[in-house]
Amino acid sequence: MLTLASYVSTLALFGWTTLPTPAAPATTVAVVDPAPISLLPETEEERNERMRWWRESRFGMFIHWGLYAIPAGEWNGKNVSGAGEWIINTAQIKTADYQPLIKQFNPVKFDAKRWVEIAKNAGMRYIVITSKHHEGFGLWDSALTEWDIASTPFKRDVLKELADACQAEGIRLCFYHSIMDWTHPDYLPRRSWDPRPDVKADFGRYREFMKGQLKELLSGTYGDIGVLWFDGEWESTWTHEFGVELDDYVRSLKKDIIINNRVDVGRDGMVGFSKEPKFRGDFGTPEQQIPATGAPGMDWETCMTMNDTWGFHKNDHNWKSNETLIRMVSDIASKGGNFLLNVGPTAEGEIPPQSVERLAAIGAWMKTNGEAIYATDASPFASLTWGRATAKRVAGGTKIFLHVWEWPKDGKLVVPGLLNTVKSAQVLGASEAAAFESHGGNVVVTLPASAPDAIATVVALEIEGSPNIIGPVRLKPAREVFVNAVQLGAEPMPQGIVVRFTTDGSEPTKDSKELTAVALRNTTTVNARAFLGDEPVGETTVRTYERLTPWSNFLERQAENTMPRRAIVEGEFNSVAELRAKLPDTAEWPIDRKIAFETPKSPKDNFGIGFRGLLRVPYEGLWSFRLGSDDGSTLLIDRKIVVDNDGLHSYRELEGYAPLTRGLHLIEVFMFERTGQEGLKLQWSGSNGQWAPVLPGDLLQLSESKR
Ligand code: H79
Repeated sequence: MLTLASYVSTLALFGWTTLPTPAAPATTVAVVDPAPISLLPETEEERNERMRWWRESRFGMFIHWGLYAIPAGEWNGKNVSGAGEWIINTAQIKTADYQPLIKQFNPVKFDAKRWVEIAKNAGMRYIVITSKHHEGFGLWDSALTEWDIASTPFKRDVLKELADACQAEGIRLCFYHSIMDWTHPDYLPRRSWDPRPDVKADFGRYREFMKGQLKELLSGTYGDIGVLWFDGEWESTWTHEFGVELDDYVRSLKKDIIINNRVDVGRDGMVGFSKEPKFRGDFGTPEQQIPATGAPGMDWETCMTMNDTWGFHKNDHNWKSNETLIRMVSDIASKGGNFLLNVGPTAEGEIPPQSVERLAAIGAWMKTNGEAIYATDASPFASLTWGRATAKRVAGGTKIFLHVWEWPKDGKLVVPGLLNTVKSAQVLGASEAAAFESHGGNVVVTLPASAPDAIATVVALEIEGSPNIIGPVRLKPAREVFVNAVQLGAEPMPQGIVVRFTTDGSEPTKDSKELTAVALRNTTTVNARAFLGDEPVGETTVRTYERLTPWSNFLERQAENTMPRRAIVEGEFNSVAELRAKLPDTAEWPIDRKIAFETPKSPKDNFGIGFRGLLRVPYEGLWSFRLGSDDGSTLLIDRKIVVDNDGLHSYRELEGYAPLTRGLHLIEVFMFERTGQEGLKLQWSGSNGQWAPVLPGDLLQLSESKR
């Protein structure tokens, strides 16, 4: 371990003047305004105005660039899988061992104009670049630290050059700025392997430093910054109060700036949306995923890598195809979100050729089809079998953009359930209009025999008024399994629409039976369709309802070792399998008559727990179970997995079901905790649909079993 003295001298060698002497904070505090101005509440119109450019842009470039581009995913000659910009963490690099990289950073091929041109040609409207990532290194010349671009042999202010190039091309520049900072002397908590003493670290001072840096970035030197994209907010030192303060501070510097939700602590893991409205942030940030159904009324942006890493990784060759990426552009727009697609430039300063090629392909598509992306609204259709849709209000009506991913074999594109009068149909990029006709509730567009663009061809359909669409029939219950019998129904449809169905596999016709309340007793495939008078509307819904045989009463087969038992083991588990390997035999678990399916008071972190007992099921039926945990957990009934909530994640609830006879059933719950606040939760519900916690009284107790 380094002594403090040798540590300081190591730092001095690399010109790190803000470290770790007490002199540093004086500089940082001086540039910061004493108290942020509290913002007046914003009206809906003001917010819409502030968000407008961003909502209309739909597509932006994320740039992850820093010193980590030099190791590029290798440390001490070894590949560090999954680690580009995370290499300090993954390879457990000490700050002192990382600092020398600053003297090597000399990206002589960096050309801001070229980067901006690549983004612009891809159809991207904004750029979000890492002013500072978790490594703490700044891409601009900050007066508050030497840990920035000015201390490299390169010296040039990368952000300034980008700002000028963006300005010239009409691209909005934005900054990603990490709250978490693995090298700053005042940031806490320290990485466990970093020997720098933390006794003098002052997180308050770190926050002032961060504000000072943000003030530099928003001073105007870098133009009219569009977004501040925070990250690394999940560590224990960052709180809701700090988030509010930082959000207010940034808005006091630049009233109309847009700030992502990672400024505060409400984010629901990689899903990216904030759990409650009290949390700050203008938009949700799903990371490496696209929300299944979008989020009506909310602003969000999916950020995504083209391979598997954000910062350049020389061994990561897992590139997504052009098809995947272009369909992501289409899919995200159809769900009403933005797409922030990442590039990780090399240490020489170039965007990797694999990225450039893909961006060029997206750009070619956008050139023809950009109208279907920019300034559009989410799809008016609940679902489309052949692709996606977006919409845009135009004078006297609406333009619906049909993004056709699967070309119709007979060239007839069925637009299901669209009742509006159609004014025109046009394949984007084609010179002639397409023919169309309305059949009852469907519009059918006649298309060329083969797809002009096999990835996604867009058909613009101009209609009168705003979309009037009859969605597909939604059958009730949503869960397609039952025990004994189930009452089948349909979600309400607009007036004048009748739902008809068959159970023999045939297409419903105007003569098929009307679906009101129907009892199913055997496994049945239901075909259901909406009718407007005699005309079918929309697509046919096909669902198979499966009758399950309930799992039999457990006690009849096995009575030994059935008392409620519980065992706790300490350890850093990553999965339930790892935990189960470390738990003793069930017979050795302590009997616990007051067993509660919840996290024990201690230990607090890094442990696993197993529960086991006989659950008393009061009546036969389909039982639903809801299991919540942070981190992983699994529920088994009669030794079958019912809810699999395994893996390292933030608090998450999942549901499962089990068909159970009346009587006793073996119940086992495993959960492990690395670090986290929210504990285990187990609920169940029977045919009445009411959720209740599984309580000690629901389990067979010792005294009863002896009877
Ligand atoms: O900058 C890129 C990455 O370096 C950074 N975000 C993108 C935009 C990032 N990638 N992965 N991570 C951060 C991993 C963080 C994972 C977790 Fe968590 C932090 C798991 C547990 C704590 C996310 C936040 C899930 C729960 C809280």
